[in-house]
Amino acid sequence: MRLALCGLPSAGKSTLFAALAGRRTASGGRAEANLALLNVPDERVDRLSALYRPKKTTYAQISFVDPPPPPAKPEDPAARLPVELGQCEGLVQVVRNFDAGLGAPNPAADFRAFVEEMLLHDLIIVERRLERIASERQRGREVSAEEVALLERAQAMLGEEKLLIADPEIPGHPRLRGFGLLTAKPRVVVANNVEDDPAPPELGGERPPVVVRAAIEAELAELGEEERAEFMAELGIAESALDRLITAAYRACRLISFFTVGEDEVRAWTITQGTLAQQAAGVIHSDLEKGFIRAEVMSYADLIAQGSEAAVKKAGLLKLVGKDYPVSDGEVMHVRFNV
Ligand SMILES: Nc1nc2c(ncn2[C@@H]2O[C@H](COP(=O)(O)OP(=O)(O)O)[C@@H](O)[C@H]2O)c(=O)[nH]1
Ligand SMILES: [Mg+2]
Repeated sequence: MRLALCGLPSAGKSTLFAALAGRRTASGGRAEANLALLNVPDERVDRLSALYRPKKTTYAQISFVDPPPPPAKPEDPAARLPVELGQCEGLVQVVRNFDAGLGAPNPAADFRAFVEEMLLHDLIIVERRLERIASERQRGREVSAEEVALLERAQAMLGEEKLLIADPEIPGHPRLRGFGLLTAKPRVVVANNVEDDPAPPELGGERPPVVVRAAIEAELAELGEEERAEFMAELGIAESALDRLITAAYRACRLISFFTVGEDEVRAWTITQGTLAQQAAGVIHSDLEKGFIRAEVMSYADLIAQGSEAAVKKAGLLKLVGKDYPVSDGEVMHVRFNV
């Protein structure tokens, strides 16, 4: 899952990216200049790891991209935003709430201005596609009525400044997948606050923004563990804003984790809400999906409360489930398979 940082120029996207990349790049991850692969902090993984003492502990992962800015005056009005935004599965909209010589911040106005850019971007794409379909139809080619219906609905919504994510069908619809419609994507809003202000500004969005102080976070990212803990204590920072951001991004994308446990490895696996046991098994390995027989499932809470799998089983809390079982967040799974 990749999320792209976006927002008006000078919102602090690259500063936030430096903080994320410097501090959190997961080992083994590709460290391209503008792609950071990060561990999703999860204290359940920590506790399971303490219980099993495995050789290896693996967290769920999520990537952030900081796209290079698009050309200043592109000929194509749909190209005013970086193409990478359309290629990612989610967005992190960064809003400036610091001055630093850039002028007094107006986060609500900046927030709205960028949302309007995204609405316009999507409207241009949708209308262009509709025009193309109309000309194909004129030439006697067959067109998809389903696609036309979806596009017309999208056009109407965008005309009323409604985000496409509010539609029950448009986000994730295979017919629209290739178009990179930005307002159909899950989005986390981040307020990049001035150094001494931890309060979320009122932006008029659905949820309050995640507050970060990117400049401080980027400085912290350059320190070693110990120094960082000292500085955080000095600055009165209890938890990392980056951890909150990563967690919020995971949730916004409707991602959940299930766990596999054992002496070799304790590991979190990422699935979307509602994924069935057989497909979840396929995330671990395609053989487990192909040869899926059933799965033994227990909840994280039961395993911690009982202290061992044997105790969970004895208490009658171990479930045997079939391929159509929807896996819940925090379930511990052993897959039985046969290939
Ligand atoms: N004081 C302060 N300055 C910041 C903060 N974040 C970014 N800046 C400064 O704002 C300017 C624009 O930041 P940058 O990350 O390049 O913005 P981008 O255009 O969104 O990538 C740079 O001079 C940064 O040093 C912050 O949290 N506090
Ligand atoms: Mg930048």
